[in-house]
Amino acid sequence: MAITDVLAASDISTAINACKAKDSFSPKTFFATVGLSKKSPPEIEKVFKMLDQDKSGFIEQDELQLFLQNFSKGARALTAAETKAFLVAGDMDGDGKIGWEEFSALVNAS
Ligand SMILES: [Ca+2]
Repeated sequence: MAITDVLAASDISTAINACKAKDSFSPKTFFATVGLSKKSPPEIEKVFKMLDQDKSGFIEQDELQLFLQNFSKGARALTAAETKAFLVAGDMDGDGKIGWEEFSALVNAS
């Protein structure tokens, strides 16, 4: 399973290039640009499972920080501010991590 099985490589490059500058990352812009917002729930779930690297069922803060590298190996880590903003945008129940339903809601709102 590769991220390019779900998303177009050209859309991934566009999305990664659009947030090259530190603190320019916005999850909603990224999900829209990368084409994830238009995907079906099973496809979105495949991506969620790739982002959940330790298979805990949640995307934790350390996984959020390295979020972009799931799309492109050479991509930068998110800054502390971006990671925190991403978490706040997705974490509706306030448990400090993003579950599947929260991820799906965030992607669909993008
Ligand atoms: Ca996890």
